[in-house]
Amino acid sequence: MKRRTFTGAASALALSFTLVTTAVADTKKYTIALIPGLTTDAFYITMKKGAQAAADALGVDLVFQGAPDFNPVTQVPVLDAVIARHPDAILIAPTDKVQLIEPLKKANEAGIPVITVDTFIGTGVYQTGAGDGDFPLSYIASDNVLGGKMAARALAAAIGGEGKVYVSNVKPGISTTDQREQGFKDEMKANFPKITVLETQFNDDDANKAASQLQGVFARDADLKGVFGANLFSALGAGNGVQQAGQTGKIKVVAFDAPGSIVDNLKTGLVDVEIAQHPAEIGYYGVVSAFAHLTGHSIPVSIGTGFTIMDKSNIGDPAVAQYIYSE
Ligand code: T6T
Repeated sequence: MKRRTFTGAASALALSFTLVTTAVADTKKYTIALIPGLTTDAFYITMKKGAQAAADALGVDLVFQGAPDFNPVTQVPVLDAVIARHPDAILIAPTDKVQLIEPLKKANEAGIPVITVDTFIGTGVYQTGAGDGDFPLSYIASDNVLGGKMAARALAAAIGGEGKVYVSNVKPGISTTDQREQGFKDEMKANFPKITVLETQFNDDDANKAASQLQGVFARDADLKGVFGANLFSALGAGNGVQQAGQTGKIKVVAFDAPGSIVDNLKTGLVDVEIAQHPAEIGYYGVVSAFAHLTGHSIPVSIGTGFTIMDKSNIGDPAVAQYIYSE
């Protein structure tokens, strides 16, 4: 089973072809900074690879600089340091919808174009003249509400359409994971009346915490049927918790993101379905869009990238496995 969605990617692709020609003609060497949510996450490592591929094709210098954890407190000083170096453009995955608005305004006021990748600030609808955080030029990401809905459908199917489930999530205020949880709950409410969604457990992007929370929920609700891990560490931790509780295959796990460990976890039945994002596409189109803007081209205000749904039946297919993240 494999599904991919594209919005705006086709026009972005056409743009990238004309840009390679522009790059040859343009003598200025641009520096584009990519600030990830955190540096050690396979999702952002894969995004960097895509960004580097576009940078190489366009003759751009890519600077990858980030914090060791997913936290505005550590991301803002990195952003300040990047602004001080005055790159030609900044691509950033803001770690909070609200807390990164003011720090990013400084980049905008310094004349550095800002594009957000993966996560957004404000409402994520940019260049409308409305709201405080609409100044970034573009938002390039997965459709996270849709991703949450896909997770709900997959978990509902895995548990036979009834029973108790919960969302293992990072923390409120992150655009991506907030939207996944929203999509998940909306879909459950609309189409699965026999499923009860228990209170969300927030783990601060700590897989160990997510694992002990799974055991805590199971201790309170022994009839727990399933869990949706809303990002890589939430899913990894929830899966570990299920295993530690001796419930592999009994408590179903639907996971967002696709680290290398996914292959074993799908094969052993610890995880039922994995929704892989396409972070390399996000990085690639981030650099292409920034370069297009810098060389006088207009760019789409949003670019949606795809998903690949992975399960036991298709994970051996190289066309699917290519979307497993780089470590
Ligand atoms: O799920 C991704 C990313 O989309 C999200 O914004 C934060 O968590 C990840 O990086 C996975 O750990």
